[in-house]
Amino acid sequence: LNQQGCVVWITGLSGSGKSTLACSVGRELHSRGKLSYVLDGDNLRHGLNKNLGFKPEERTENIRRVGEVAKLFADAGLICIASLISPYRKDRDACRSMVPDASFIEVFMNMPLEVCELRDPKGLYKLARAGKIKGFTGIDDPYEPPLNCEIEIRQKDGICPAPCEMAGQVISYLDEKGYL
Ligand code: GGZ
Repeated sequence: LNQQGCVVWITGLSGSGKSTLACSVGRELHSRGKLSYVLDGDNLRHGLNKNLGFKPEERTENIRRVGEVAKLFADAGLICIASLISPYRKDRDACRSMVPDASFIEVFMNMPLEVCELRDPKGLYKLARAGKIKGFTGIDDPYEPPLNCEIEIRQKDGICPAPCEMAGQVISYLDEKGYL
């Protein structure tokens, strides 16, 4: 295998498009013959992390585990795409420190809360607003935006970029850094 591994860490609010971006990047890498693997927070919470909830210390453990798994994939030479809210800066920084610095690529889905809340694909914001879910990120739990992310995805003139456009931003970065 002639492939250098890395971790693409996608952080952002629920409904900001993390999973869509992860999937889109994965597909594009596949079409270029690059091995990748997507670690999605919501999916992993059904298996590896099924014993964890959303208290701060449980989120921290959730992120730590995914960071460790991502490191293993990267060690094996894969481009590992992790998509988790990962709301706390210190937890993301801890994952960064697990791999050689240049191989941790933090992608910030910088979508306004109003946009995520309007999308509300699973109706969770509605439940959180009604007080039926406690400690929901962005509503009554904090989200700490990255201070030094490698890639920022944001709206242009009030319009969200299409998935292929967002993926293009990540792919260009990976290409620039010699991962493709
Ligand atoms: C945030 C929650 C919560 C609370 C359930 N806060 O958009 P989704 O639904 O499909 O993805 C979210 C997922 C978050 O899991 P992560 O592992 O990414 O979170 S973290 O990184 O903070 O550990 C959301 C759903 O779980 N969900 N309750 N209270 N999101």
